[in-house]
Amino acid sequence: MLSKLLSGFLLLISVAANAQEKGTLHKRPISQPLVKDIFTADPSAHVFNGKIYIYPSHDINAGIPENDLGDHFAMKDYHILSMDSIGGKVTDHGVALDIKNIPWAGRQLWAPDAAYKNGTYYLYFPLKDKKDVFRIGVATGKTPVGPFTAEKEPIKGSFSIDPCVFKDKDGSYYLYFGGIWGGQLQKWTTGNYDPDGKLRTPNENAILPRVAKLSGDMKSFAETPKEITILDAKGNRFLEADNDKRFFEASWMHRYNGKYYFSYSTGDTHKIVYATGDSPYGPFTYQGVVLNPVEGWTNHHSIVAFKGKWYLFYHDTQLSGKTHLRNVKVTELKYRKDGSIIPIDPYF
Ligand code: FUB
Repeated sequence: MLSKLLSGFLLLISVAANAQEKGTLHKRPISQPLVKDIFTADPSAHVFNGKIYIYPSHDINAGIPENDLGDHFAMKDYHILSMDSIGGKVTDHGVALDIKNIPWAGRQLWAPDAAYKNGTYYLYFPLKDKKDVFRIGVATGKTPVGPFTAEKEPIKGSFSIDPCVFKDKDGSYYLYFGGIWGGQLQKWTTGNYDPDGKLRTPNENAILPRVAKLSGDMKSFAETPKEITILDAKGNRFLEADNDKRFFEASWMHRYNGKYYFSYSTGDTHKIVYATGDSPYGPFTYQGVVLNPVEGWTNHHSIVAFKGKWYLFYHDTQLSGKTHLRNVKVTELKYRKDGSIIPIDPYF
């Protein structure tokens, strides 16, 4: 009897180990999709008028084969979501901006962000222009959910993807952006677009994200975009080979206890990590992981305070199991007394 029990137990262990090796062991997510009737990703959350507004990508199945440049992420519009409370009802406000109404549009509306200033809401979005070069556009609206009207041209001097707009304590706004691989940042090393721009080799310094202060009208850069220096604890820059810590895409900026927290995705190692500094321009010193890998290739997030707590918005592919059909989620984020973020594991 005892030997039967023991062999059953050993069989269970070997099945579980096998499943884990193949990645098929069922993982229980710590949170559930916020909406289930459309696919959403890259959630940039903000609090406007006491409510949470989420500015996500709207994933669709465009039938384009998957490749490393992300051609299958062929999104065509934005829907904005809102909620009065975390865990409460989530409202999908319908189409806020459609690619067909953006005069300079080529293809692929990727991860957006939004800001409010003097009675106007601004939606920032990455989109390939008619020459297939990613630029960052801006659209304006009178409400947080639009409809938004796009400017006739992208922001002059903008390039690459994943805009994050941050309002500093003095009322200045900064736009953080950039993404390598399909996000094309490697094609801007010289400051001009180089269609043959290559990724760095493993021993070269990693490519850095960019930041530019926005002008008073929020529709242009007040300065030439600068590189954001991210250093390790010894003050050294990361190499391309440090791909569990170096920048890939998905910038986010927030302030906590007087420090600036710059967080981003490491891309092919699938983490959200963060670095802290004393100025919105950096330099930032690497601190650690915010979010461990989620199901699906991409990892993208935002961090926002609401009613006395901090929250991490993120996505995974729980509903579809497909890399390009994602669903946004939220979970609480906690700091230790020393200001470090307690890393979040998205599955039990
Ligand atoms: O949604 C398209 C792209 O996938 C985003 O721009 C990246 O950050 C990644 O999440």
